[in-house]
Amino acid sequence: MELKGKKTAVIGLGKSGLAAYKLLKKMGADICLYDGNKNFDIADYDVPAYLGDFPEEVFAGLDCAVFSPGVPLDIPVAEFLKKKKIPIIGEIELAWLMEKGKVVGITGTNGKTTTTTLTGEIMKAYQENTFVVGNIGNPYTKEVLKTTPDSVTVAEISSFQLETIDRFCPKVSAILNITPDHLNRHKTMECYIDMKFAITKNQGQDELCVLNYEDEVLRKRAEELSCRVAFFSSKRKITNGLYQNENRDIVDGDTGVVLMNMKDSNIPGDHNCENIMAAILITREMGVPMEVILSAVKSFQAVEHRVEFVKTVNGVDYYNDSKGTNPDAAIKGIQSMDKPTVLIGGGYDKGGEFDEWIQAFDGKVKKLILIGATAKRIAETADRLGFENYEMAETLEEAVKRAEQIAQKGDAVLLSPACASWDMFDSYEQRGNLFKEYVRSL
Ligand code: UMA
Repeated sequence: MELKGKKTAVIGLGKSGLAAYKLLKKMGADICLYDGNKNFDIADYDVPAYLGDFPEEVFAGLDCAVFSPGVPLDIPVAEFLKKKKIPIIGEIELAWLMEKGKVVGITGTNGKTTTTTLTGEIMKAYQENTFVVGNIGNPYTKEVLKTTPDSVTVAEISSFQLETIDRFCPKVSAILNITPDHLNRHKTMECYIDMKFAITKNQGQDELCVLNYEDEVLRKRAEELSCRVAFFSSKRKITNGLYQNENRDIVDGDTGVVLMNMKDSNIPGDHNCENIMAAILITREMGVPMEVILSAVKSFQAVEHRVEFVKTVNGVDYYNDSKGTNPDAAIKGIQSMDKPTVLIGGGYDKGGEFDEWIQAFDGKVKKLILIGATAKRIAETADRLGFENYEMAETLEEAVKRAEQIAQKGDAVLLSPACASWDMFDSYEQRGNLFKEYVRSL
């Protein structure tokens, strides 16, 4: 698409919008900027910028508009553009138009960041010119001009980003799992599932889609895809892809060859086994030799704040899962533990329920130490469900000290709060960093 001289508006001026703006500038587009936030600081921009209400007379004359992923497609400015038949391009699509190399696209409700990071690490072990972009926090439009015919872009793609793709076609796509999320934007589960599958919409027989066999929606929809499919399963033997057996070996289902055992990986849990299998299938398809893949997998450390191993103190392993900011994510955290665990939970109150989280303790949690605004509500839920092994702490530091007293050799201590951090901390990163500091000083 030729954008030189084209009247283009960038809608939404966060990370993606600003990266898109810089790319459009290099492409010679005639740009204006728009953000719904009236207080956005536009002092630094040398092009027309509009805040709050959009100027209909200007926008009616646009050739196209580039949307940032967080901007919904049913707000007045989007409705206006659609009515005027002015093309809406997503930030990912804009980058794709400039892509010169091969692309891997990874989506799913959970595990995207770990799988994208791991896939990026494996690719980098094989070839230097690998770019890791997208929802992970590094806008695709920021990197795309560096791509070359032999580079590889590994992109974490959210459902928001998939809503505005048109020709985007990864050589390998992966959908890791689909559970309800972002339904306020996508309205129905069907719509959310359709958005996730959009990652495959331009793929054909030259391309591959990697899917989780244990996810019924993915398994069923696989039959409708035009591209080749490979599966992974953490629970049963399959032939078209990889699976984990009862010894926790990862086995190539086509040949029966054992590739590695999960005890040789630093990221525990079945969900991480799934992330690993997806990354192996993706990078194998991208031509990376298996010995390079397995060596990179074995040296891979957890993404910071996601069941991140901190230190062993007196035979007790400490893990930081501060990124477990909702019950669903924290369930994955507790499922990762394979030993008796002292769990530190609680935090900012988003109004959610904690029943499923407590039910997922599964006999593993020997003590739950509660902090923060939700402590009382979680305690009430625990009482109702008959889980009595909890106590309160005033601060995170006090919780860590109590955990040290309670845990015995062979146990684990896990910070996985099931809540956001904003009642006591600036961010989950700050909470996780403080946890690590307290643990290291034990
Ligand atoms: N805005 C409007 N009108 C609206 C909504 C937003 O003008 O109706 C403006 C805001 O005022 C703000 C800007 O848009 O100035 C924000 O744009 P954005 O929400 O697209 O945020 P970015 O900073 O560009 O970050 C986006 C992704 N954010 C979302 O999808 C919400 C980041 O994913 C991503 O890392 C980044 O692009 C890099 O490409 C974050 C995320 O929360 C991590 N993603 C969701 C998730 O993982 O669950 C999907």
